[in-house]
This record gives sequence, C-alpha cells and structure tokens, in this order.
Amino acid sequence: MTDNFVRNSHKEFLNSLISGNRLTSSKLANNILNQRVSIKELYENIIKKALYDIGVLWEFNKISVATEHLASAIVEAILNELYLKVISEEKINKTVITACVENEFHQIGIKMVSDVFEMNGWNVHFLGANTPAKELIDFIKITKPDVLALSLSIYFNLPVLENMIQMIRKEFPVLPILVGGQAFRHGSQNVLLKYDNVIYKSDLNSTDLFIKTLNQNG
Ligand code: B12
Repeated sequence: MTDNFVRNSHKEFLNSLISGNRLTSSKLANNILNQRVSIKELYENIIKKALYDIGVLWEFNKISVATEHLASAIVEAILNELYLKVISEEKINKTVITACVENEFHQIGIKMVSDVFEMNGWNVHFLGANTPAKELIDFIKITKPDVLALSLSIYFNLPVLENMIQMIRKEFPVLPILVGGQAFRHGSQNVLLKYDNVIYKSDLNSTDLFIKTLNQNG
C-alpha cells in the first residue's frame, strides 16, 4: 500500500481517537485492512503512531487525561476485535508468555507483540499489565514457555525489570527473555548486555524477524 494512504489513514485514525468515537475508529481499522494493509503495518504505522501523537498532545496539555484514557481504551477494544484475524490456522508447538513488568501499566505494545507471535503460529499467554515477578515465576513453572517477553515503557522502572530478570535467571538460567518498550527508546538497552540470552527488539518488524528465525531453527 502507498505511503500516502498509510499517512492519511494515520491522521484519520488519530482524529477519530481524539473525538473518542469507537465505532468510527473500529470501521477505519477494518477498512484499512481491507485495502491490503497488513495487521503488522496497521499496528506499527497507524495505531502506534496515533498513540505516540496522543502522548505528545497529552504531555503539552492539548488534550485531557480523559481523552487519552478513552483513546487507549478504544485501541484495546479494536485489538481484541481483530483477534480472529490474528490467529494463525497453523499452530507450531511453541509457547510464549508476554507480560508487562511490575508497576508497568502500558500494555498495548506487548499486546501487539503477542499478536505477532500468534500470527507466527505460537501459543500465547498474554498476562498484560503489572505482573508480579513471583506470580510470573510460578506461571513459567506451570507453562514451560520457549520464550518470555517483557515490556517496559516507564524509564524509571528499569531497576524493576533488572530485579525481575535476576529473579527469573535464578530459576530458569537459559530461558530466552525478549525485552522491549519505550523505556529503551533512548539507548538504555545497554544495561541488558550483562545478561545472557536477554534480547532487545524495538518494534514489530524486528520482533517478527526474530520469531521467524526461531521458527526456522526448530
Ligand atoms: C496510553 C498511555 C497510558 C495509559 C496506558 C493504558 C494501556 N492500557 O496500556 C495509562 C493511562 C495507564 C498511562 C499511564 C502513565 N503514563 Co502513559 N502513555 C500512554 C501513551 C499515550 C500511549 C502508550 C501506547 O500504547 N503506545 C503505543 C504502543 C504500541 O507503543 P509501545 O508501547 O512503544 O510499543 C511498541 C514498541 O515499544 C514495542 N514493544 C513494546 N513492548 C514490547 C515488548 C517486547 C518484548 C518487544 C519485543 C517489543 C515491545 O512494540 C510496540 C510496537 O512497535 C504514551 C505515549 C507514547 N509515546 O506511547 C504515554 C507514555 C508512555 N506515558 C507516560 C507516562 C509518564 C505515564 C505516567 C507516569 C503518567 C502519570 N503521571 O501517571 C503513568 C504511568 C503508569 C505506569 N506505572 O505504568 C510517558 C512515558 C515516559 C517514559 N518513557 O518514561 C509517555 C511516553 C507519555 C509522554 N509523552 O510523556 N499511560
């Protein structure tokens, strides 16, 4: 699809989120998909961009907290609505647990990441926001995932993530831990280098490539 179409769709989608219109936003998302835009592209170049714009408008007091809350609630509803388009018919025998670290309430990014795993045939356990480390460890013991994916948006929660990684490593020394989120936007992913098998990915395209490599390597 042309860049122009995607740019215009992003503006339209942003406006419908700001006006708090769930029905228009949902119809727009479905119309965009009908124009042969992939779900990954809809997520990355239209919905994510619109939410980043909402964040800037909110930061500069151009929109209220209520408008921002409504926008993110509409987006969550749309992601749930698209679920049937996301699930892959061909399941592979791999499982991922996806979650936000403790004190982290931004769960839309990790929900999108969960959907990319789904589209690649994985079984996904999406735990969502604010997942306590101990609960997560107990759940890993039960479900024995192939990958754990953790999201962190708030930079000052970085020590919480590190603490979680250290607790998980004690119990699961080799479990691959995929990490991402806006806390790393300005280069702070270097703190992850000291941990073995902790992999940082910044967006859905690089995450998709990572998953496809895992799928190929069996
Ligand atoms: C909606 C929103 C909220 C909602 C979240 C609701 C929800 N259901 O998720 C609520 C109201 C809870 C919220 C609260 C707060 N928020 Co807020 N929020 C936002 C907003 C507007 C959108 C977030 C979003 O969904 N973005 C879209 C998603 C798709 O993008 P993403 O998370 O970056 O995810 C992508 C990648 O990062 C990556 N990714 C993400 N996770 C993972 C994980 C893995 C494993 C991988 C591989 C990849 C990956 O893939 C995604 C697709 O590319 C942003 C603005 C912004 N720039 O995003 C602010 C923003 C994130 N919030 C911010 C702040 C400051 C707060 C509060 C502290 C405000 C306050 N004073 O209370 C609280 C903190 C709450 C907490 N403890 O978590 C700041 C964060 C600054 C920072 N980085 O430290 C931002 C950037 C706003 C701003 N401009 O200042 N917020």
